[in-house]
Amino acid sequence: MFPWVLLEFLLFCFATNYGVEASHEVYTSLQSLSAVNVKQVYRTGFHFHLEKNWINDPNGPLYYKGFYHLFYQYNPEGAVWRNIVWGHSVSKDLINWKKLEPAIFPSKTFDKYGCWSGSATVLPGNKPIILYTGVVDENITEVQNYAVPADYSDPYLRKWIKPDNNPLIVADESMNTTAFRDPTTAWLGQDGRWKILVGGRRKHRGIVFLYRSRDFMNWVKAKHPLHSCANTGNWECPDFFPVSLHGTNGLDTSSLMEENKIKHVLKVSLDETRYDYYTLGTYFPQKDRYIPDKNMVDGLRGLRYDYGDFYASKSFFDPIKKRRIMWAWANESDTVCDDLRKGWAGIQTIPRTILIDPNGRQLLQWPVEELETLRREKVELREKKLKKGEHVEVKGITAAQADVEVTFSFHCLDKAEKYDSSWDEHDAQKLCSQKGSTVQGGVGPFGLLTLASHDLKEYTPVFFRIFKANSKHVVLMCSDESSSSLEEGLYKPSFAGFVDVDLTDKKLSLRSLIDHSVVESFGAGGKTCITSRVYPTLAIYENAHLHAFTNGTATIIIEKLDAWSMKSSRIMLICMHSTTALKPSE
Ligand SMILES: *[C@@H]1O[C@H](CO)[C@@H](O)[C@H](O)[C@H]1NC(C)=O
Ligand SMILES: *[C@@H]1O[C@H](CO)[C@@H](O)[C@H](O)[C@H]1NC(C)=O
Ligand SMILES: *[C@@H]1O[C@H](CO)[C@@H](O)[C@H](O)[C@H]1NC(C)=O
Ligand SMILES: *[C@H]1O[C@@H](CO)[C@H](O)[C@@H](O)[C@@H]1NC(C)=O
Repeated sequence: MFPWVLLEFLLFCFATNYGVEASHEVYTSLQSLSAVNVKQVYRTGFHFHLEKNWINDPNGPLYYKGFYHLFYQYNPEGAVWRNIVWGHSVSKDLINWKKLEPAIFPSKTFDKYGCWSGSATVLPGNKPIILYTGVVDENITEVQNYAVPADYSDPYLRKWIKPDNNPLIVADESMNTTAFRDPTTAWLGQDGRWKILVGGRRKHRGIVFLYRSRDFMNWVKAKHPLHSCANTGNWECPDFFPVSLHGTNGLDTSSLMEENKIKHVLKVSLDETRYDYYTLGTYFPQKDRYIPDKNMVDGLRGLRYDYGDFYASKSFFDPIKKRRIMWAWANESDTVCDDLRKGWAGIQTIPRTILIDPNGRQLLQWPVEELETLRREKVELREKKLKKGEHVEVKGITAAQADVEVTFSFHCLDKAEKYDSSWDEHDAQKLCSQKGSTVQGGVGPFGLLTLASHDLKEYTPVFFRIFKANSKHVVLMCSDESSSSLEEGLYKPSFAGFVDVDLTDKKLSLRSLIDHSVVESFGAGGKTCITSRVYPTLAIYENAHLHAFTNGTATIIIEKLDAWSMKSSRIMLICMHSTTALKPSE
C-alpha cells in the first residue's frame, strides 16, 4: 500500500507542533524525536507490534522448518511511513515472536526507492521464494522482483538474496506504472504453469493482472486480467485462494480439487476506501477466469473481511495444521504527532483462520487456537437475565487485556424495531452512528461495554441491534468508538456491519479480544468482524471495566459468558543477531 495522504499530515504536524520548516532534511531528523518519557498505555499485550517505529502491511507469511515467518512493511527509522523495508519475525505458535534483521531492503536499481508488499510461495523441494514490488525511481515506477534465501539450512531464513536478473516483471505501455504492485502467492496450474496476480488500475477500473510462468523467472502477462471492476479505483494487495466446501481444513493455494468441492476467494484492498473486500466465486483453471457467485458484489458495496480498522490482509496455507491463516494491518487512529511521541505505530491483527460459512454466502473468521494459551484467570456468568437498561459488570479479570466469549439469547423477536427501508443497506456505519448503544431499542442494543471507565465517561460498546424488515430480521453489529476516549481530535468512527445470521434458535454470540488500544470482535462465530483502535484516558490498566448490557425493551439472557485475563505474548523486540540466535528448539 502507499499512503499518499500521509506526507501532508506529516508536514502539518511538524509545521504546527514543532515550528520547523517542512523539508526532507528536517523531516528525517525529526524521526528520531520519538520521546522516551511517554507513558506507554496504548501498547498492546498480545497483538503483534514493535517496540519502536512504524509497521504496516503483513507480507509473505510462510511456514518453514518449524517456524512461522511473518514479514511486514517496516520503517526502521521512525514511527511514520517512510524508508520501507521488509521487517521479519519468526514464531513457533503464531503468538510469541522473535524479531530478526530486516529481510529485504532497498539496495539495487530495481528497488532503490522502496521494497513494498509481496508474497511468498514455497516451490517444490521446500524452497521458499518471495515476490515483492520494487520502486525504481522518484516517480514511483513499480516493478516486480524476487528474493531467495541465502541459506536453506537456516530455519530462520535470516538472509535473502535479490539476484541480478531482477526485475522479473515490468509494466507494459498500456499500464499505469505507479499502480502496479503487491504480487500474490503463486499457484501451479495443471498446465504446468505458475500463475500470480498483481494489483492495479486502468483509469478508475480496479484490476488484478494475471501473469504466467513455467520456470518462475520468465513471466508473461495474460491477455485478460483475472478480474476487474469499473469505478473501484486502485486494487492493492490482492489475495486469491481456494476454500473447501466440505470439512474444516484450509487448502493450499495450488489445490484444485473437483470444481464442485471448492470455491475461490478474491480479496482486494481498495486504496480509495482503505478497506479489504472479497467475493466468493468459481475459478476456471483452463481459461484462467474467475467469476464471482451470483449476489456477490465487487468493490465498495461488497463483503468485507472486517468492518473496522483492517487493511492489506494477506493469507497463507499452514501445512502443519492444514488451515488457511490471515493477518491484516490495523493502523493507529490517533494523530501522527501522537505516533511520533509514543515512538511506534501499527499493529497486526490476531491471525485468523478462514473457512467458508456452511451457508456458502460468506467466510467465517476465527482467532487461531494458539491464542487460547494466553488465557489466565477466568470468570463465568450463566443464565443471567438483563432487563431494559441493565448492566452487569464482569469482575475478576484484567478488563484492559482480556478475551471474552458470550452467547446472548432472547425469547422472541416481537419487540424488534422496524427496519426502515429508506436506510442505505450498505451503510451500516451510518445506522450505527444514529442508533448507538444509548439509543433505546426493542431487541437490543445488547452486547459488551469494553474499555469502560468507572463512571462510563469512556467506553467502547460492541453490540447488536435486531430489526424487523418485511420478510426477515436484520441484525446490525456495531463497534462504536465515539465515546472511547475523552481525548479530542482522534479518529472515532462508529464502525458497523450487518450479520447474515439465522435467528431461529434465538441466539447471538460475540467474542471480543480487548487489548489496551484495540478491540477486535467476532460476531456470530466470525460472520461479521470489527476491529477498533481506541485510546481511552481513564479506562486504562486496572481502571478499565467490562460490562454486558442491554438497552432494549426485550429482556436479554446472557446464556453463557466466559472471560479471561490474557497474559502478554512474548514479542522479542530486540533484534536477534546471528551470534545471539536462539536454537530452533527453543
Ligand atoms: C519523472 O517524471 C517527470 C515528469 O513526467 C520526468 O520529467 C522525469 O524524467 C521522470 N523521472 C524518471 C526517473 O523517469
Ligand atoms: C495511475 O495510478 C496513480 C496511483 O493510483 C493515480 O494517482 C494516477 O491518477 C493514475 N494515472 C492514470 C492515468 O490513471
Ligand atoms: C438507554 O436508553 C435511554 C433512552 O435512549 C438512555 O437515556 C439511556 O442512557 C440508555 N442507557 C444505557 C445504559 O445506555
Ligand atoms: C487509518 O487511519 C485512519 C485515521 O487517520 C484513516 O482514516 C484510515 O484511512 C487509515 N487506514 C489505512 C488503511 O490507512
